[in-house]
Amino acid sequence: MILIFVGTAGSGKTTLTGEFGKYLEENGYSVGYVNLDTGAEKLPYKPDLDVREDLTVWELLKKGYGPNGAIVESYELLMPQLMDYTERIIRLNGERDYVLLDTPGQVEVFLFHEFGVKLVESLPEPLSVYLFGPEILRGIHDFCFVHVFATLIGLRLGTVTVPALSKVDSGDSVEDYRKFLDNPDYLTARLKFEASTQGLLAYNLCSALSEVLAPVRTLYLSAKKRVGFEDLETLAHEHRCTCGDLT
Ligand SMILES: Nc1nc2c(ncn2[C@@H]2O[C@H](COP(=O)(O)OP(=O)(O)OP(=O)(O)O)[C@@H](O)[C@H]2O)c(=O)[nH]1
Ligand SMILES: [Mg+2]
Repeated sequence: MILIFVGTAGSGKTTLTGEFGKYLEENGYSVGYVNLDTGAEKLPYKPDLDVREDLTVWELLKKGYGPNGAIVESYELLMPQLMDYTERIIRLNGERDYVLLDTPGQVEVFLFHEFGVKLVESLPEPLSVYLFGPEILRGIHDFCFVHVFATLIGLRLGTVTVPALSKVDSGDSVEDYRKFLDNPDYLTARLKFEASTQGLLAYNLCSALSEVLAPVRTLYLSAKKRVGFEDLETLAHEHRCTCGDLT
């Protein structure tokens, strides 16, 4: 069972890969770890496959690339290795109960570069987890945004994609988020009263939520406090059994 943690820089992908992996191992599962981030410094897990063995962003920075250029170029240069990585991940998946993929800090590199898209489309039924931190939930329209973004990730990568609020230990009460994230009808009703352009757009998008969006539930996770790990494990198990319907 392959789980891919995707999300914007600092959303908690690496910490979750390490902690959720540890949790699974403590519960008797065998776990494979894959680091796909050429810019990662320290990892809280021992990777079975690490793209940094072939290339790091730091080497390219020394050669004079700017930070963004170095990241993009690193995946360009790793393209010849893609088939080998894919085969190794598939082999690892055959040997272990779970394989956890930690993806690049910059989500756009993974979603827009051929490296990420081609890699994921060659893997057997992976489940993507889209991580977003509480800091992006500033207005009601943002609750619509995260659902739509999770759907776009699924569309781009061709995977079932679950939205997951990360770092739930660090902010407001999760219940305040749940009422918007778990209940599309409530969210739409509230958006109706938003006078802004964003509010109107979000209302139109979210009115169609139940028809357009994949039937998945939202996860509430804290890697630091191990919150929501059982839910993630259950969801992964359901995905393995049903391949898609995660209502
Ligand atoms: N409070 C809290 N902080 C967290 C949690 N998970 C990660 N963090 C912190 O968030 C920051 C980023 O965490 P990472 O795991 O490196 O996030 P990432 O998405 O891998 O980051 P990049 O690879 O740089 O994009 C670190 O300072 C972590 O300690 C969590 O569950 N709760
Ligand atoms: Mg990371």
